Amino acid sequence: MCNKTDFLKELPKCEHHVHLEGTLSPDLLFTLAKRNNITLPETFPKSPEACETRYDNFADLQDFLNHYYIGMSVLMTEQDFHDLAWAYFLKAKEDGVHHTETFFDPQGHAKEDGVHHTETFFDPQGHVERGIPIETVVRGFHSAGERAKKELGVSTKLIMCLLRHLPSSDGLKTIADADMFFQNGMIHGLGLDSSEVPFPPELFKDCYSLVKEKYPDVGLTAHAGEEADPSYVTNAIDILNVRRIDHGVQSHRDAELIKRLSDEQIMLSVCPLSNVKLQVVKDVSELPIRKFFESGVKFSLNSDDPAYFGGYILDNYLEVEKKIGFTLEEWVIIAKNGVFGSWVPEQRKAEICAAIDAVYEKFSVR
Ligand code: ES4
Ligand code: ZN
Repeated sequence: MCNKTDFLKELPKCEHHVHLEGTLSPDLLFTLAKRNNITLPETFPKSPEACETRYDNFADLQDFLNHYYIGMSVLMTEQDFHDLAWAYFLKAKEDGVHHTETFFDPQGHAKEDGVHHTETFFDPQGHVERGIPIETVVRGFHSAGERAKKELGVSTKLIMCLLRHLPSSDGLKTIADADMFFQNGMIHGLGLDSSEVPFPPELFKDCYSLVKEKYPDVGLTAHAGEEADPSYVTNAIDILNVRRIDHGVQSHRDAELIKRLSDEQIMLSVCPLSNVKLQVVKDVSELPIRKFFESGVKFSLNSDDPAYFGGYILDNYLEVEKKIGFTLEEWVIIAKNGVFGSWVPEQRKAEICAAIDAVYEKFSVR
């Protein structure tokens, strides 16, 4: 038997959907809470072990987000952000990642923390009086990215997400705060995340138009069709002008949309283990991944919030292999589609594709 596990580990991968704050392990969470003198809310699990148990039982996206926003409240200094991202880049390298485009949520670190805006959130006010400047967040993450390129050969990008449960006027302020980083390329993309329903993409038309006009080289993406219906995907494409969709797994319910994603080569960043942990599906076998592949819809496989969902990128690849299954040749196509959908120069794409071919050669002759 050709060792598929070794093949998938070595297969050069691109990751397009990982929230850096979602890579915060329970151990690091408690270490930083102590170091930074943060009192976690009464309702939060009391130990790393209790976290693991609670994280295994999220009811839905909102239930997860309630923990995620409290988790990120322990991050205070530039060094904290650097350490968090560096630990993820090390793990990504181990999993065979050659290129990663990483999300971060500056509004989740700001003083006007949006966690008070929806009723179901815990209310960490009084615990989260932090007000971390965006410069601290971006500089810490960016220096870790520079280090990853130099020491690990992994290329990295930062995508700033807006929290969709906050008003778009807050998004406009955050975009203004990030001006310098859009100009100098330290922020490479704009995304939209947090509670999906009832906050459809069209609410953020102004934010996306502004970024597209002012910084034409910045990539546009948005979470859509994770829990919400396919109209969220269509509207993200039509109204926000995104060229990539994060999740998008609900798209399979709209045949016209599937054809469009294929025709227009709009890549979906799919997160299989996340979809199981947040009860979008009961099992990875239920995801329309084979259908996407057969319909010509390009997708990448990603970890989303690996510290919360029990697996990094390789775990996601292995689960898809186990529950859906692709041949070596099909895996090569999937890996190259991920390269194609990456926001990197042609030269870098060619390098990663050559590395994919080399791994295929190595494993196909066995
Ligand atoms: C997220 Cl899985 C997911 N969906 C929406 N927003 C998010 N933020 C972090 N993880
Ligand atoms: Zn996500």
